[in-house]
Order: sequence, then structure tokens, then C-alpha cells
Amino acid sequence: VQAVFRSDLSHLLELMGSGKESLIFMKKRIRRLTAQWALAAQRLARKLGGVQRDQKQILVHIGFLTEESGDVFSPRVLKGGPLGEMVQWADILTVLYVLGHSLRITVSLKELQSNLGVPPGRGNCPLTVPLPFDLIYTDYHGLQQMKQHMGLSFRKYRCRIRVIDTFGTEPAYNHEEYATLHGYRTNWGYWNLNPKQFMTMFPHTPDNSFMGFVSEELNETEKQAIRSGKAGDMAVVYGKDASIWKGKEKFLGILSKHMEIHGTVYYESQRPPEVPAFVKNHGLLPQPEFQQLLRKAKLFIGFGFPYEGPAPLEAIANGCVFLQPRFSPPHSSLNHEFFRGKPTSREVFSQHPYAENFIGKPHVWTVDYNNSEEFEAAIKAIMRTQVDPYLPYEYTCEGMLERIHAYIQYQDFCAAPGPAPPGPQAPQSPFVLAPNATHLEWARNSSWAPGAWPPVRSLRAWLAAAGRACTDACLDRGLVCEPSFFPLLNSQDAFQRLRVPCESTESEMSHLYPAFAQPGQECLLQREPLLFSCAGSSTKYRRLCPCRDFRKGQVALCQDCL
Ligand code: U2F
Repeated sequence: VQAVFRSDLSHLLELMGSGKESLIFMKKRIRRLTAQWALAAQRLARKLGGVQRDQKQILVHIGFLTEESGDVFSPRVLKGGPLGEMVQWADILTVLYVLGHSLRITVSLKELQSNLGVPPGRGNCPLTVPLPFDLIYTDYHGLQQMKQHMGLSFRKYRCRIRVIDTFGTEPAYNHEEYATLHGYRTNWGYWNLNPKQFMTMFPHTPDNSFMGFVSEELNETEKQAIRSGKAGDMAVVYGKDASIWKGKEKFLGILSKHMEIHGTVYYESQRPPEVPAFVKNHGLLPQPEFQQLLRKAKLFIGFGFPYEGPAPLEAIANGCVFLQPRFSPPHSSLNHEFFRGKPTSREVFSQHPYAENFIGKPHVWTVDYNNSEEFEAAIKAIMRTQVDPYLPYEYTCEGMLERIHAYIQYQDFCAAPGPAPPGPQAPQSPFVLAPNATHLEWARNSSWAPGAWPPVRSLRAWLAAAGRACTDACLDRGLVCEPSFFPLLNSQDAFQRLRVPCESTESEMSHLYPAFAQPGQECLLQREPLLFSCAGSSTKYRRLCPCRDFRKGQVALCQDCL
């Protein structure tokens, strides 16, 4: 059956069931964005032309909303609790539905079991029941539930699972044996999945797939209205929970000299003591009213928490400047409670690294808040700058539809691994040394990995400097690291073509390999495909890094990826 784009979302809303406050929030969002999605679907359909798309049978099991996992989120939807995850799941459901796939949605263990065809109480029987789904989208909670209730089918079918994982999972934490041996401990377990099966909220790491969410887009009339309707001295503080205001008196004092400060902090009956009297607190607002507030404001200001949420993108899309603290030293699972136990050692250099690195000035200002002069100077400068609403393409409805379409069409983690790379004596190497001799390119006439996605012609491989991770080594060259190319590079041939003087060659398990160790002139190959990792560095090694190009505003996709 062919998948056909859908624009009427009423059936999706029925599929979602009702009751929970979280589902109500998500359904309101879907209703509000219906017209935007429909328009985006039209545009994407035109762009893709007549490409054949199979309709997939998809199960979406939202584990964190099940009673069995405690569902701590739903009761806090109206009380200032996290909404980022709700925003993202609402958008994921919509994308899958608009793309025309067949959906089942479950938010309880009972529904999960009945959809999987597991007889109640038979979760652990050694049967493999055929799985009626091509794809399952879930989260870490859901993964645990599936493992417990699918018996042997779990192993067999886990390649069909996609895990929505806000902050990401690095390969070293995913591989059970390696993580255990080397102290990559986590609260979330080791699943031995292909790291690309984990899907993040922002493009945190190329080792995972970037799922994302959307922000509302403005048309020209709305943009015009915003330009004329902005109050140049109005600031909104980022954060719905009173705790983020604690200890921020100094900054609020400085800010209040220049601007009128607004907040959307949840409160029960009285003003929370953390919020000073000179702040106009609106209480937690419904999403559309929050957007309206942002449209009037000049500045959206973060005080360090929450990390990496949707609100700054919404603020920038509504024409605000986002001011945020730089973290020095950076926060990570090694030094900060919030990240502790999360399966990543990614270092977070500001409250919202995506805003800093992918958007930047004039929309985003990242400053050292410990320096009061720098802080105040930034506020004054921002008040003088004129900015237009801005939304990166990857966060528009069309951008998200395009990306998820590409994943569904081309990502296949169930396929047998491709052929091993050729040895040094093979008649034709798939690589050529680039004319300036700095890196490898894919040989145009090579017949290797013909069906690979991303297509291998976008491969550019470098030997990184010692101590440099592949993520950074690729970014340095205006490219992104592409872990799916590692297996092709993991060969003596690649080192030889790059004219690396290997004295010896070993094959071992390390998330830093393939790499060249300068002392000893040793070339080190990777023995465990699950450990190929863009993240990670050591001054001992020069890593061999596969990079690729990317589309402007759509970092998940290479130029030739569609
Ligand atoms: C992030 O979760 P949060 O929910 O704290 O993220 P926010 O950036 O605050 O935004 C979530 C949504 O809340 C909405 C706003 C955003 O789409 O439109 N909202 C609202 O409806 N009413 C208001 O008054 C104010 C905002 C992140 F997403 C999570 O993954 C993290 O777990 C969490 C902690 O770092 O931060």
C-alpha cells in the first residue's frame, strides 16, 4: 500500500484517546497546528515529486505516560512541569500521521500488550510472536516494558524500534560489555542498539538521529505585525518553575533598570517568593497565549535552567532576542546533577547550545553572567538591535516532515551488515586521495556499498588532530561526522591511502577507533561495529573521521540524501 499525505487530523485525535492532562495538551497543540501541517505536507509532496512511499504499520508507545512507569509528567502539565517532551511527542505523532502511515498509539502497558499480540501473563514465555509493526517509536521507559513483555521477540525485532531520547545516547554507553568494563554507567541501561536508533530533541550528536519538533511559523503579515507591535523594553524570563529564579536577584536587578520584566511562573494562590514584586508574573500560560506574549517582547532571557528546551526557538521565531548564560566549565554528566546518569558525556557550553551554535547573533547572545558588566552591556546592545523572526528550516513543519520521511524511507537497522571493506591488496580501492592530499574521497567508479544511505559519494575522511573528536574535526571543515561511514573506513587500505605510516595494525574494541597512535606509529582498527562513535577523543590518538556535507538548515540530511 502506498502512503498518501493526510491533512485532516481528526482521526489522529481519536486514536490518541483521552483523559490524561498530557494528552489534552498534546491534542490542543495538534488541533492548533493542523493548518500549518497541511500546508507543509503540500509543499513536501511537491518537492518529492512522484517518489514511491510504502505505508508502514507503526506503533507509538509513549512509555513515560504509562502508569506503570509512574507517569510523573501528566499531573504537572498545568503546574509548571516539563512540557518539552509533550510538545515533541505531539509533533512526532502528527508527522507520522501526515506522512500517511498506519498508526497505533498506546499509553498503558495493557494496550501495549494487546497490540503486540502477547497473551497477558505470557510475557516471558520463550515464544517469538510475529510482530505486526514495521516500526515502533517509544522511549527508554517503553523499551524496558517491551523487553519485559515481548519474550524472545524483543531480540528479534529490536532493530525496528526507535527510541525518543531527549539528550542522546553515546555509543560507549550503549554497548553493554564495553560500558561495564570502562565505567560508562547510566540509569537507563545498555541496549546494544544501533546508536542511530536513538532520536534526540536537538541535533546534539551525529551518533544519534535528530528527531526534533516544530515551532509555529509566521507568514509575512504576522511578521509585519510583530515588527510594529514590539515593546522595545519588554523582557520575558525563561522558566515555568519558581525554582529557576532562586538566587537570581542580582541579574533581575540589573535587568529591571532597563526593561520591564515578565514571567510565566506557575503559582497556586500567591506570588512565589522567588519572583520579585517588580516582575509581572502571568502564571503558567496556555501555549497560544505564551506565544502572544513572546510576540510583544523584545528579549527572552534564560537563567541556566531548563536546559535545551523548545521555548527559546519559539521566542526567536516570534522575533525575540534570546540571552543566555555561557557555562564555564561546561556542564555534563560528570559534574552536574541534572545530567548525572544520562548516557552521554557531551559537554554543554551554554543553556541552549543549539541556539548558540546553529542560530547565534543577532538572535542569540551567549554571555558570561558572572561578569555583571558584560551582562549589562549585552542587555543595552540587544535593546539597540533590530531582529526579525527566525526559524531554522529543520524546525518548520516541512523540515520535520522531510527529515522523518527520509528516515522512514532509507534507515534500515534490520538489514545484514554490508560487505567488509577491501584489504590493501584489493585491485580497486573505494577511496582516492583528494588532489590537495589532505583527505580521502569516495572513488567515483567504485561499486562499493551502492545502496548505502547516506550515499557514500558524500564521504570525506580526515585524520583528525590528536585530542580532537570526530564531531569537532568534521565541524572544523564545515561538515558533519557521519557514523554510518565508519565501517567503510575501518581498513588498512584507508590508512594507506591517507599515507599514514603504520608500523603495525591492531584490531580492538574502542569507541575512539579507527585511529592512529603516534607513539609507536600504530594503526588501530575497530573490532565492534556498535562502538563506532563520532563523540570521544584522547590526546593519545589521531582519529580517522568520516565526514559528510549537509543541507543548509537541515543538518540531518546530506545534499544527495533525498
Ligand atoms: C525542557 O522542558 P521544558 O518544558 O522546561 O521546556 P520549555 O523550553 O520551557 O518549553 C516547553 C513548552 O512550554 C510551553 C512553551 C514550550 O513549547 O510553548 N510553555 C507554555 O505552554 N506556557 C508557558 O507559560 C511557558 C511555556 C526540555 F524540553 C526537556 O526535555 C527537559 O527535560 C527540561 C529540563 O532541562 O527542559
